Amino acid sequence: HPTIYRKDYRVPPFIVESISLIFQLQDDHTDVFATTRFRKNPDAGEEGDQLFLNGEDLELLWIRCNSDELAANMYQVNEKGLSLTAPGDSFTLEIATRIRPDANTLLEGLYRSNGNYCTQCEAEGFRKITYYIDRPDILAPFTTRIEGNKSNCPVMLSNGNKVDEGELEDGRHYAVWHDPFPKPSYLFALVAGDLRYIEDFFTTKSGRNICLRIYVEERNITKCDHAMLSLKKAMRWDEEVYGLEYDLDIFMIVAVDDFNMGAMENKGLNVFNSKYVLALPETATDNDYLGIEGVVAHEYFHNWTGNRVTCRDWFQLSLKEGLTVFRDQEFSADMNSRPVQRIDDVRILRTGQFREDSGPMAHPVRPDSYVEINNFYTSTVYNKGAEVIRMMHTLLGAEGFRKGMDLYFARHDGQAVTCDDFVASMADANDYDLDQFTRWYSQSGTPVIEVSEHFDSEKEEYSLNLKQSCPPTPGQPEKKPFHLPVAIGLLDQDGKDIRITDDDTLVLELKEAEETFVFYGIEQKPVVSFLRNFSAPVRVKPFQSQEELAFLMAHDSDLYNRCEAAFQLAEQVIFAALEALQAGGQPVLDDQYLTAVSANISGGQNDKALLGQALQLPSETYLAGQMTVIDPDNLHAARNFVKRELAGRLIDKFTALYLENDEAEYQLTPEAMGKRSLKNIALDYLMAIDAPPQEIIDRCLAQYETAKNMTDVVSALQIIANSELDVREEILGDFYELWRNDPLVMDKWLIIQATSKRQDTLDEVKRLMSHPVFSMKNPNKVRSLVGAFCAMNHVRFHDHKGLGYAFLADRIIELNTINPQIGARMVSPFTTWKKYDGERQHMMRDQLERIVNTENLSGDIFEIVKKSL
Ligand code: B3K
Ligand code: ZN
Repeated sequence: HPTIYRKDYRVPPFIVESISLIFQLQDDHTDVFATTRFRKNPDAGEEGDQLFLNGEDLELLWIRCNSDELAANMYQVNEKGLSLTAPGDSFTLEIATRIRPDANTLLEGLYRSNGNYCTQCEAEGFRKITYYIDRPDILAPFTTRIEGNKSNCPVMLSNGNKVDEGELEDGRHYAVWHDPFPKPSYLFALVAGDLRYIEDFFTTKSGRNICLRIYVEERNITKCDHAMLSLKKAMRWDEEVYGLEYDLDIFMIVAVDDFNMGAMENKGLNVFNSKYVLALPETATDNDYLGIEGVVAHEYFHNWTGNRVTCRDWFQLSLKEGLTVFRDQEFSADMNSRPVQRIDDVRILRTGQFREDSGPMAHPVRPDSYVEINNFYTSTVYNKGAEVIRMMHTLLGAEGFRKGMDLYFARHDGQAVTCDDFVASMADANDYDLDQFTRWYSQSGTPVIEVSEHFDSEKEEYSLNLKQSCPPTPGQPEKKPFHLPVAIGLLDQDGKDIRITDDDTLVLELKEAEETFVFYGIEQKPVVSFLRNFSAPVRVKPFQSQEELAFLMAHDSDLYNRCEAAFQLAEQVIFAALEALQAGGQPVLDDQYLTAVSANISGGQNDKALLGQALQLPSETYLAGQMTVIDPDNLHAARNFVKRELAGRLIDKFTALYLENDEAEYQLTPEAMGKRSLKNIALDYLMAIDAPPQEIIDRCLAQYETAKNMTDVVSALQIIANSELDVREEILGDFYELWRNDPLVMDKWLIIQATSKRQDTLDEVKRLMSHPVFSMKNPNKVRSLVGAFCAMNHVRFHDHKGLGYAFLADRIIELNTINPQIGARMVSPFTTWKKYDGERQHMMRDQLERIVNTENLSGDIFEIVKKSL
């Protein structure tokens, strides 16, 4: 498994002027005829006349050059591709290949999902369809003709606009699509099958009428309205915020059940995991609704940030992904509650990305090398990448950022470019020096900030001393200082912002390893609200007392930081309980903490979702990431202790919260969702009480029985699945009978059982592996059962007997032959093995070794396991 290096990038010796494809879909195979016009690349210099075309798992039928069939001695084929000597500066190749979509379990290239054909080409799937220069800096217009049976393929789609269609013999027909925008092969898509659609229209700001369609299987046709509404909102938002208009006459979304990730931004023809399209109140939770809105927007936004301007090479992946995640986060913040959106985004970053950055897979936002590019669709590239964009937005301001975006499109529309090109546009448009800032792209690891405060009452001076450092990461023992925007506010004794600038929040720019910032005319010692809105992706060493945190929780004008204070307080309290347990003692709940939480509940916060967030305790997975030696059992016990104590001592408050926020009518507004989330958090606390009063149990059971929306049903079901109630089995069985034909609801049923904290969960998971709804071939099912147990059930996965570890290793070995891309994702819980006690380390390492010694191990799994060992 060779390593690919960024420094080895060379401009391609040949470029493609156009490609035209014919797909003949047959029952047990598909024949692909590709006609490609090549030309020597004038930018390549004297690179020689050898042309290499990528191609994998293809059966080559024949190849013609400028209309003449090539004899077998005119070209060479191996398992990576085809090479030949170019006959001149400009020539045409016609290549016929045969592929087998039915046998394709990798879900990359052309495959079938519930009988329907679909493709996934990013990053390197096009080479599983035909021989081609399969790299993102080769841009060409595509014409695609599809031929299939009218009976099983009444619908046949590809990128661009449909330019022709008609009848063929033997009950077959054809459709021809043309995409005039030159694009890289990773954006190619084909869909064919028995699909229905809903249709709507959007008028762009310049008055063009765009046809919008969502294609699904017939049984799902009633579940597409929310995705359509989200699409129209996204189209409007991109016009209003960035002046970006859609460019083709039609925009299509297709939902399929078998998909390796969330969705794919193919030009004009987005293909989605059905999880991010289908929703009805009875079947989808509020989080599902928000997820659909965010992912539909994300893929739509790629039309400009990704498709019109694409990546030069895959090391630049964050050019499109970091930027597009930032754009979808901002869109969702505008559609819903901005602080709640920020809290969610930061939680994802701190749980997933910080963990990645502190382990063996740590890599820069723009990686320097990889074995398998699919392993680099990571939280670092996506979520930290988005934070890097956000920091530029913070430093330049909204207007300056927009100027930079305008320049970026003016310079690079239709090109394949680098992260440096993006930063240069931002810097040039604003005449702002971002040289040091680019270290965010090249250095991996999470910086740590140490804060010390000094107040001189005589001089009325308050000063903040900031030190930054960054722990070593693989291949990077030493780091240079980052250019960091640190947003702060100073609160006076009444909790009001002291005006330290014309705004309440001031953005300090930390550039050195250590700097001191002094504020004059400060009469009394202020309370600092540090790193407002999480203005940089760093860890801050705790430096504030419980009193100060409680004060910020009650008064901070930055709503994000109010919540942040609540999390820090909770973290301190949980770790105090953990220490007590580890010392063999009895933990006690700090009264001050209880008072702060209680005050928070009665504080009259009218953003209910925000209050809900503040009340939620940090997850065990997140807390584990904060520990030097992880102790899963005591961590679980400590967190449970805090939850149980809070619930027991604030039982009246939580009961009131539940009742106040229990609405008779179901609505999908941000306010209504906020109330539902708060109500369900209250219920979760109440049911955590030791032997909860019968009245509470009855309320929980009644909610399960009578609720008409999935948010309320699933919240109750999850609590019940976690409990020792006698009715547990019966209720899980009842839910199954009701929803057995809905795969997305069955995913929830599996997740709920896999994340139950009961002792016997692993046995239950093993039983569910042979349940008819489960399949190792469907990524959603694998994620819902195997992924949920191993990555979201910390205490049970890390059971001291090591049975969870053996279970996961077995699944990874099984996935190696079915779908290695998903298999590689599943390795993640093992990568932090060095952070556990000696015995657990030993058991996890044994399993990693067992995996690495598997015969024919894929590059995907090999890379992550090898780097972990
Ligand atoms: N660009 C795709 C991800 C492709 C993953 C390939 N292994 C979805 C997205 O980020 O929008
Ligand atoms: Zn994306």
